[in-house]
Amino acid sequence: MNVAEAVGRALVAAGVEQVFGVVGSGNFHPTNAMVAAGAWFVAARHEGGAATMADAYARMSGTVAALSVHQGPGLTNAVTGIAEAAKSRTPLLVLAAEVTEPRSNFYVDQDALAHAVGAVTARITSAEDAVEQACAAVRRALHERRTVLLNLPLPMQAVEVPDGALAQAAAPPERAVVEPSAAEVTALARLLEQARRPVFVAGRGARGPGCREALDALAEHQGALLATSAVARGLFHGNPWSLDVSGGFASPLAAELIQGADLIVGWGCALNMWTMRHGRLIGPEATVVQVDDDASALGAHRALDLGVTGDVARTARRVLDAGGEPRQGYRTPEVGAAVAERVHWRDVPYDDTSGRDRIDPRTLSIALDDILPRERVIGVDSGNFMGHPSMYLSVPDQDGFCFTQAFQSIGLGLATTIGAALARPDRLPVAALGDGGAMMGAADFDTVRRLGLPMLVVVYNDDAYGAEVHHFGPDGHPLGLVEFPPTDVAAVARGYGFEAVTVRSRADLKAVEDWVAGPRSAPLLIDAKVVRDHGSWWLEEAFRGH
Ligand SMILES: Cc1ncc(C[n+]2csc(CCOP(=O)(O)OP(=O)(O)O)c2C)c(N)n1
Ligand SMILES: [Mg+2]
Repeated sequence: MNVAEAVGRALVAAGVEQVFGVVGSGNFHPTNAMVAAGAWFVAARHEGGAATMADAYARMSGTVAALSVHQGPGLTNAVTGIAEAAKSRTPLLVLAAEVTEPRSNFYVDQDALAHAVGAVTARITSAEDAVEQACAAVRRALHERRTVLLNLPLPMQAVEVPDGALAQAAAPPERAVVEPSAAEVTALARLLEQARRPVFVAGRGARGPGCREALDALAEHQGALLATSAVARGLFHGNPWSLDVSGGFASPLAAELIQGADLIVGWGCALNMWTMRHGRLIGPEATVVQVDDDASALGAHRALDLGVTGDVARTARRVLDAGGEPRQGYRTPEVGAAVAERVHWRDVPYDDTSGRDRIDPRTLSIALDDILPRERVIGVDSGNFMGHPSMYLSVPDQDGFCFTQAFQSIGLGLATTIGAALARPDRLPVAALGDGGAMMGAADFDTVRRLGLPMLVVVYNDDAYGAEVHHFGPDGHPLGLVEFPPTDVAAVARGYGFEAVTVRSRADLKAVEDWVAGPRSAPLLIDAKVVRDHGSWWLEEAFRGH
């Protein structure tokens, strides 16, 4: 057995079941070896898409996923997606072939490239160590929650490994659970006892198994209201004391209640400028606590009154065990009634700006929320439109919403939804894109159709880079660089084998109702011509920080 085959097989033995990529000569053999060992390979049409599919798959499945790329340009094409995964601390294994000869056309400094975007690197350096080096890379991705570039030099690939080398390949043990110290548990329990209006804000670190149950129980006992950051959206779905998302996406009532808190506890949540509206969601008198199993995350974005180093579920259970009488806290009948009535954006009255040719994006989103089955998994791209699907489409739990926005790149939304759809095949996948992001990621429309995914793609089409239009327009700047003649995205999608419908009014959505009721044998794209007069509320908020 040669190194290429041994590395591919070792990665699968170490727990990689799902691989995305674009195959060229350099990664042909190791990728085939992964497939032979039982992994499922998805061929994307662009490495940028493949990277984000793998990222989204890892997030929504809770497993380590892999990306396989050709040396040089295969890797550079994937760099934006790798940056997103690295910033999000997604456990991702990037297997890249590598040329070692600097005069080769394919040569780039692959380590430097990966380091520049926050990934860590490893390399296969000998036939004797190849299997252990491959397993170590997976171990690091999982245990340190890192995106790991594993370089596989071309000259190494054909070298024979020692007999029996694969026998040492094994899946790494589970990541150790970080136990909070008794002193920190007591300190948090005391702060909760003193609080009259506690709010829990759960983030990415609270998406794991057991976290919702533990936080539900503690919040119930202490009378806390519940919110999430955008990446943990859906975590408290169905809890009557859930405020949905904290931050720029928060509804007026949610923002008011969070601002009124006298204690805010970030659970696996950095309480950063997005989640806390540049700090304005934290009242002047509020006590701020952060719980994270990574001590270096504590206080990174915000001054804390208490930092607790511990696993989210474990810490919540320990604090509950610390006792104390159950308390009403923030859960008064008045607050309960207000939350039930108007915490969701859907329940906030608005003036419908739909005209003859264009539909109000809120009206579109609310109608889709009514039409689509509840069991859905939603991926969103970036842009002015993004708050609408993010806040008007409900999701069943934290695995129903995939938010790849740590790098704020446009063009990742379609690939995000493909990865999420494969992780949750039981749910209707919904990709919410702007026209700019849709055209940027369009190559992988082919992947949706080829995989037979019953996906709904909604394009909020304002024929512009709306984010720029709304940012610069009010000051009278010329907008010719960021506006486009009408793009018939429906026709583009049909070319890829989608069914497609152009939507200008609520009535046009009948085609979507029919598709939902039918066999969904082809994916459907909605080219929604949306009203373009107004910037969205969350965008105004976002630009305040720049
Ligand atoms: C890769 C990348 N290029 C450029 C930008 C800057 N940018 C942010 S939003 C945006 C416009 C997106 O347009 P569209 O997808 O149509 O959404 P809209 O803002 O119109 O709702 C651009 C170009 C970015 N964030 N990422
Ligand atoms: Mg647009």
